[in-house]
Amino acid sequence: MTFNAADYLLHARVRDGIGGKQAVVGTRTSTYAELSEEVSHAAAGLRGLGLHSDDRVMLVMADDVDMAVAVLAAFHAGLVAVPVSTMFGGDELTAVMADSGARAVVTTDEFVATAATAVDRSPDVEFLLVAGASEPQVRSDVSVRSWKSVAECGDVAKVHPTGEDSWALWLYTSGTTGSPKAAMHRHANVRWVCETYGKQTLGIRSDDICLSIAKMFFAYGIGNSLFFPLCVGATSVFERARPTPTIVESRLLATRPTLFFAVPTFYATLLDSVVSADAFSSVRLGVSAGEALPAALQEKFLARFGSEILDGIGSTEALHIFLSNSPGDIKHGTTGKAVPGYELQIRDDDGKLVDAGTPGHLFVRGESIALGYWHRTEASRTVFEGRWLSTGDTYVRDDDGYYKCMGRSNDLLKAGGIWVSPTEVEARLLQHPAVGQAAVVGLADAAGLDKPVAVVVLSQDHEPVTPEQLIDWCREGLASFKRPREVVFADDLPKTATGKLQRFRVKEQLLS
Ligand code: 3SK
Repeated sequence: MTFNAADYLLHARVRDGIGGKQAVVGTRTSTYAELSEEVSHAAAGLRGLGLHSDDRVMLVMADDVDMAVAVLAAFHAGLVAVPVSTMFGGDELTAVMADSGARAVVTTDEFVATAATAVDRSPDVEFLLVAGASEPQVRSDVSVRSWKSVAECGDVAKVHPTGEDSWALWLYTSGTTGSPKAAMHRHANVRWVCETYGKQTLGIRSDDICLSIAKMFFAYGIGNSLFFPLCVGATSVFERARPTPTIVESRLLATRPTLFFAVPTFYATLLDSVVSADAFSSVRLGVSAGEALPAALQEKFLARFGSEILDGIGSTEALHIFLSNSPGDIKHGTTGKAVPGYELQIRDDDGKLVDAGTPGHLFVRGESIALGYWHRTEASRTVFEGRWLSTGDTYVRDDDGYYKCMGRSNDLLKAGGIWVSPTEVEARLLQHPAVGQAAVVGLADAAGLDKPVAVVVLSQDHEPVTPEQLIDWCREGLASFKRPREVVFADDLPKTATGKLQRFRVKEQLLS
């Protein structure tokens, strides 16, 4: 059976007779009919470059109408959209670009320099398409063109006859095993998250206006900003800039969203800010995911801004949220219950199901689960167990059936809802001449949210160094969100008899 996610999300709205309705609001706006036409042209433009089915198109783009068009045009043309983090530095972007084998890269002015560096070092890339005015210099065998010339090509492409199982979207995640790897999603997975979490849990409607703090290169963001609003004919508001309370306040007041999506750290930042309660008066529901939302944050937010926050948890591998509270059934401090369409299990170390009240490893199954990781057989075999996905989280189910997060089953941590691999931060610290040993763990800050904290053993005969200098060192060499928020000096680190670092003991020592 043919099925194409661009048709399901977008062109079907025109057939539904709501082509004149506002679909997207960014630095420009488009109705459903305008967006549908633009996507059909952009798909023809991408195919006109000589790209073939299943070729990857990497997007290093700011959240705006051009990015929505690029994602939908890739779906429409039977190509694979690969939106990637705009927080990546040159080395990180090169690693994912080369790994993906993308033949085309689309970027916006803000990220053109980093994208050009990575394109230079990624041999499969043949086209660099710039949505903006920049004219980057890259190796001579790469064709640099304006995105406008592709998106506004005179031709119109028919929706490519993809099937439910055709690749649509690859999303890079550090996930449960460290280095970024692409979770590969089918066209049908996009429909599944819309029909389950989007329509049934969130209850999204055509009169909703959505604003998401999480950017579209995240699974969480692309669902919030693109899939859910479009599948019901609602309106999505995009924000190009990195969100701050001031930027978000003015966006809220100017566009009056009804659904607001963020991560716990951002809710904490809002509570710390001077944003007026009025800013949230249009919001019927806040949504939180990425990491567990502490009950105190949820209660303070409700008291100050008058909005209930629906806490849920999803994963890049599942494409969106599979466990969540739902409107009218919210238990603060828990992540709620299975989203309709998903099954959950909590298993002990031997794989046996545990009873309510006993913590264990959380597994999920549902039709939106990725088919595996590109080029990562070993990691795929570890994480995808037949129809079940191992989430890597430890959860406990209470007597009323609500699930509560107990933390990560391994050492990876999340800061601001984004995976941070301690080994990557440790590796950066160890590049500093004064650092002899380093251990990074997640510790809860005053708001109860995990942040990376480093314990460092200084090398002998080193130049003096301060914690602040080491934090700056990490900020320079890594995406900024991965930097430790605190560096503590120690004489030694706890290790096993065979010399393996014991991060759990590092954490215990920090807490004692
Ligand atoms: O981390 C999460 O909770 C999440 C939610 C939705 C989609 C993707 C992710 C990683």
